[in-house]
Amino acid sequence: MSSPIPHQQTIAAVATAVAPGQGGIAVVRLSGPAAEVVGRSVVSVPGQQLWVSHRVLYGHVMDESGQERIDEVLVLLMKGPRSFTGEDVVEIHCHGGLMAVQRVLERVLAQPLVRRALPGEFSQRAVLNGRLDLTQAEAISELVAARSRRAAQLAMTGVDGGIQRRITSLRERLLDQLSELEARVDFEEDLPPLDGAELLVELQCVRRELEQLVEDAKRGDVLRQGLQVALVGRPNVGKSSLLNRLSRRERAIVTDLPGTTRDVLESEIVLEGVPITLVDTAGIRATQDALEQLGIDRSHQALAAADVVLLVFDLSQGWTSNDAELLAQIPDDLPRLLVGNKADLQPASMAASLMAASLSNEVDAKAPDVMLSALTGQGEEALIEAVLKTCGASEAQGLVVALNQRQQDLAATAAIALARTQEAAEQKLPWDFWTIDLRQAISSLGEITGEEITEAVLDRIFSRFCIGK
Ligand SMILES: Nc1nc2c(ncn2[C@@H]2O[C@H](COP(=O)(O)OP(=O)(O)OP(=O)(O)O)[C@@H](O)[C@H]2O)c(=O)[nH]1
Ligand SMILES: [Mg+2]
Repeated sequence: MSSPIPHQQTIAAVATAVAPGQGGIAVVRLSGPAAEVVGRSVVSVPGQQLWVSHRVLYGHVMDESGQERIDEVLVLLMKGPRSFTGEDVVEIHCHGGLMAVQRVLERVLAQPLVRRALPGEFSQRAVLNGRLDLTQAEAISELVAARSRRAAQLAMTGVDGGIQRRITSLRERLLDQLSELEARVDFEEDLPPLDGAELLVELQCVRRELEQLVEDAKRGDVLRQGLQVALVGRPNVGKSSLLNRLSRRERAIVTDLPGTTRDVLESEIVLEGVPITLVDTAGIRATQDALEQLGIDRSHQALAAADVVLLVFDLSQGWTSNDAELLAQIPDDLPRLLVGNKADLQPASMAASLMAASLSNEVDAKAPDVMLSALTGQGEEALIEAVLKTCGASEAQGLVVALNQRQQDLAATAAIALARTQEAAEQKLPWDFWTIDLRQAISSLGEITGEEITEAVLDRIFSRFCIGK
């Protein structure tokens, strides 16, 4: 662990979520050389309690006159380096909600030597002080943002140092090869000849591992970012009913009147660990109603923004020319499923005759990918499975490590640089050419782990974190 880097300024922020009426307690966190002084000056602790590190004290945050109690609190002093940031940290555990915690924070910020923390600044200090690896800090942020159990599990691998270990070990293998190469560049005659083929095999082996990591990570993105699934279709086919069924609540209004839904409506659900935003839309049809038309315009926008489109149609009416028109409006590269709804109106054995009926409608018959009933729930499981499969989410289940976007880009850059060494070998270029690419690969991996990273890049990474992290 490196020795703490002295930061002149002491920073403070609310470290817990802030919402009116929510949260029994909230935490105001301070970090920096003045943390203890500030803690002592705003919190008055009765009796014989001592400001000892890693002990909980009880007291009150007092206003500047020392007369009025702002809140009743518990205070925790953690002297550096045994703290999250590696600096002196004081946590003031006050009451939650909006007002108490805001007043406590204001009181803290009114002290000399304290300023409001920037987004991610606590984590950034923790990394600079060697308390956390960069990948761990990023993983903590992802853990906090996780919207499903699986996403949280995956983030925990990063928190435990899983990403750091994987990348560090690949980087070390490259460093070994680089030192072999460099020795040859400098002292070619004094050393036994280098087996270029063997070296190349090792480099390409690392490259394949990196490519695999990037591929896995793309599958992990689904767990991290979730999916936007749009329900589109003609009026009255049962889009809102399906949304309600999948959300397990009466989120959308359902009636037998076509054109019921007038606005885009979202519902957050988790399917097999994948966070999904279901988007119900207004049924698309030609209409004179200005309000309905606005809703229909929004349906088109939702369709364009979706990761997967469920084109819902009514099995009892078969596949109609209007359904075909809608299908034609879905961009070619957008994964879609044709969902035949109202299967309950149709005895199972009728499925074939249904298709025949659609054929006779002079419309190109489309077999539904899934048949279900939003009313009875039959076929729901098959729908869920099909949705996850369509967007590759079912493959994300077995993942252990998943790089975030920044890490993916750098791993891909490293893999490309290693691919160039293959070309250098094929063209029988001198060792110098190999070392250029090898160094580039090593440096990209070092940027993932934080070993080779500039302050400016660090600032950019942490600025995406929330305040208080
Ligand atoms: N029998 C049967 N009726 C259904 C099913 N799904 C929906 N319905 C009925 O179909 C009618 C329309 O359902 P909605 O869910 O409002 O349809 P929608 O596609 O959202 O319609 P708009 O919002 O107007 O575009 C209602 O009377 C529902 O009860 C189903 O699976 N079986
Ligand atoms: Mg509706």
